[in-house]
Amino acid sequence: MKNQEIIERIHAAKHVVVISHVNPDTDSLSSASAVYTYMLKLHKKVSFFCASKNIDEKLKFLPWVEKLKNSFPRDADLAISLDCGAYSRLGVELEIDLINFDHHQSNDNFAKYNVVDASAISTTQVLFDFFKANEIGINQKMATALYAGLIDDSSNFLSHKTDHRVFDMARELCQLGADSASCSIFVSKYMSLSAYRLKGAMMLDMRLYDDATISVLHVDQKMMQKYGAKASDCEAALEEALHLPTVQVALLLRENKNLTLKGSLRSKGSVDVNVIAQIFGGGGHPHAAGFTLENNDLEESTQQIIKLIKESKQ
Ligand SMILES: [Mn+2]
Repeated sequence: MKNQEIIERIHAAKHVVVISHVNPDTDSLSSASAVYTYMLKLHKKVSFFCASKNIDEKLKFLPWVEKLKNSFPRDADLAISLDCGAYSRLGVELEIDLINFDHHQSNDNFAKYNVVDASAISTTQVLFDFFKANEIGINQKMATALYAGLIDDSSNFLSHKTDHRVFDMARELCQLGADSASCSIFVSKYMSLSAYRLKGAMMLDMRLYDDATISVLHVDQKMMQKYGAKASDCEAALEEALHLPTVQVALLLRENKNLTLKGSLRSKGSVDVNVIAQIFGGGGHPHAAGFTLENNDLEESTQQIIKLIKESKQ
């Protein structure tokens, strides 16, 4: 699809700010990195914004991540958000025009300009299609960034959503000079000692419910401190909890410092976890979604969510 209006708006801008969502993941930072390079190719003044201060060490290999700032540039006249499934994910209130590139099913087209494709496996795939449809050249830096988001959101091509479109994109990006080796090292294989140890503890404590079709993982602040772990360190265990043959849905509840709970859900069956996350004001995709609870009662919250999962199985 050609996006003439959006291209013209970009060309008219004087200072563009690219936005990664709060607690940015690989797809969000990679997408923003690719758009940052695109803006430089257009000789635009460009800023890279993320409301969160702590950026995962492993993602610092991505082009332009060193330019990240958590203060919003006052004189920017156009913003481009990447991989933000909801407006609240931007972490900032905007008074300027916004272009929203995303692939979350929960995205409600919150911007003036929206390029949202829920059939895309990653936001970098939405961008890849956008660049190609509008004959925007993809250089080596852009190719590396687009590839990074592709392998992370496709779980290294293991996701059930991996199809010929994913492999075609990977092949083309490699042809364009994507540094796939660095992506493998930093996106796929990088694990800190804290993350390994936390994963071990989480797996030991994992509980199974409803004939072992639901697995539940808990992480409280005490555990986080014991292993010196970060929020993103919890993800490996959640993904792998789904590998158990009987498990259809995996739930992770992680206590935040402000005594709220961050919930993450994964599904490999018919349960649409996006629907469950939306009940709590969150969202995502049918097979991966997240939400926040305004309490830190792990037991009660677990029972409440298990009930919802059981109901949606029927
Ligand atoms: Mn994504």
